[in-house]
Amino acid sequence: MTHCILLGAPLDEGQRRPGCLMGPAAYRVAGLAQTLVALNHSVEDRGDVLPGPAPRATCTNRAVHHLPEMLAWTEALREATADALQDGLPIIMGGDHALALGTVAGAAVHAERMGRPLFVLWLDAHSDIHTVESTTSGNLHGTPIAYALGLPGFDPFPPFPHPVPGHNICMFGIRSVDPAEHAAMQAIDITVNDMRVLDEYGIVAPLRGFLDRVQAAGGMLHVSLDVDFLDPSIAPAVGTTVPGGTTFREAHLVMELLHESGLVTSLDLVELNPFLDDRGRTAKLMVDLVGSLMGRKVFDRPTRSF
Ligand code: B3U
Ligand code: MN
Ligand code: MN
Repeated sequence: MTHCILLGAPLDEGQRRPGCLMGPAAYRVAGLAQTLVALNHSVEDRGDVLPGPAPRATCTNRAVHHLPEMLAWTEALREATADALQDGLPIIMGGDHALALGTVAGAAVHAERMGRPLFVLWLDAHSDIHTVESTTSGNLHGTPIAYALGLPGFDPFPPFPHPVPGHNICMFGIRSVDPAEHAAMQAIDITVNDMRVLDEYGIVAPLRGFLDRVQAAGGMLHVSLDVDFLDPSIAPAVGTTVPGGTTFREAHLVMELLHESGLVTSLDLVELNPFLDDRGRTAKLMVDLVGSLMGRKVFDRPTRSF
């Protein structure tokens, strides 16, 4: 049994399409807490995180928007995530992916306190490895990986608490990468399982390989699940749809393998835009995926399967 701590992060200024701020409400309506309770976990909903007043801040990249708001969210989410990690498994209900600027930082603070290395599993169509300097869209939801790596180009932000080495970060589902992101990834020892890798090898071997490394290092594991990891045909409620995403079955398998590993210590649910949803089906799918991550299965193994 796990003590699950729900944290709402109603922000949508990390990109330009309004709506993600309704995400936490949609997860509550779709029955996230009830799903966890039905799996015998205890649940504490700490409500929505409240950012402090936005500080004055500017940067040289004129494309960047909502920088002060993002600085305020980053600080509030770093503290809320680090606090929650002392008491249980934080599940951060977003909100766009800019929330991970704060949640991964909070996980890093906690991992350092525990004397354990932090690993990050990034389930996303995008690599989100822009810096504040390199982003051409100006959307800060495309930057959390670069921040977690401690890359230069984040002048307005506080230094990332304990940067995560590239070899502790693993991406799955990648199929949209900008040129500056491509260059950044070439220069770093980071595991990028793009859709080509998944097509060729399937999801099990690459994921087990990463989880074995987390296990061997005694690591903590932060999982960041972007709705666009999923194919838009099954998860339409997202601002940046990219065709060719993971299927229903692949996504559940990822979650089941994560459950079996017992390694996940914190979880982001990001980019759900309920305004774009089709009768709540994306919100419900995301809740079902959390159910698989937290132990829902058809049979307890072993059963006779062949
Ligand atoms: N890499 C592009 C697109 C993008 C990143 N994350 C999302 N879209 N969701 C950018 O704007 O940085
Ligand atoms: Mn993302
Ligand atoms: Mn994405």
